[in-house]
Amino acid sequence: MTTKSALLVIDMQNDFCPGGALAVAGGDEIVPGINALMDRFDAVILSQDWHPAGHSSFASSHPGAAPMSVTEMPYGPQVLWPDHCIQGSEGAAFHRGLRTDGDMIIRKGFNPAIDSYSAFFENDHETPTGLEGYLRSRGIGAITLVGLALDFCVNYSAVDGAQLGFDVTVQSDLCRAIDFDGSLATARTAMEKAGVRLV
Ligand code: VGL
Ligand code: ZN
Repeated sequence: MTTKSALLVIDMQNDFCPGGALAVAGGDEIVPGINALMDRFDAVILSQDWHPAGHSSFASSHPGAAPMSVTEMPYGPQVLWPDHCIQGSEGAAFHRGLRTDGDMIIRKGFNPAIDSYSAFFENDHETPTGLEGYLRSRGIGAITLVGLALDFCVNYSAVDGAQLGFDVTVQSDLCRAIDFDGSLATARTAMEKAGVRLV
């Protein structure tokens, strides 16, 4: 059986685009390129950051904590973000220019106590989102990732995918980074070490 390939479009939501609560510079520029790429894959999967109000990754849930500070959670260090991608809000909706006619939408970050950067596992690195099973049962062995943010959700998804044995490519011209406190350089190193192909 030949291996199928999927395009994984990470978190192309209003809150990560200019004007949003956690805007990534140039986040909206990559929409047309992502749309055009979709037709070249056997499957297209979109991920959606999907937090309940008062989520534990929000600085507003930690009295006195500033947005972008780091706290210690039971599962390790956690950046405290501005409130973003609240379930059902306009900020959580996909960018209006994005094609959403893909095969499947995977939501993550809905567990109030655990953030989920990766589309495969929550930040405890053990609670699965179900994406691995979806890909395997559809016979998909290779994934290409695009979207936001390169140094957080794209990075964690790519590294987890590679560790699970998928053939992983990140198309970096169709990603944009937050680049907070050296996070982009750290992410590139992590992806290279995990065997992710960065093109
Ligand atoms: C993301 C921070 C918080 C991302 C999601 O999509 O990269 N970053 N939640
Ligand atoms: Zn989030």
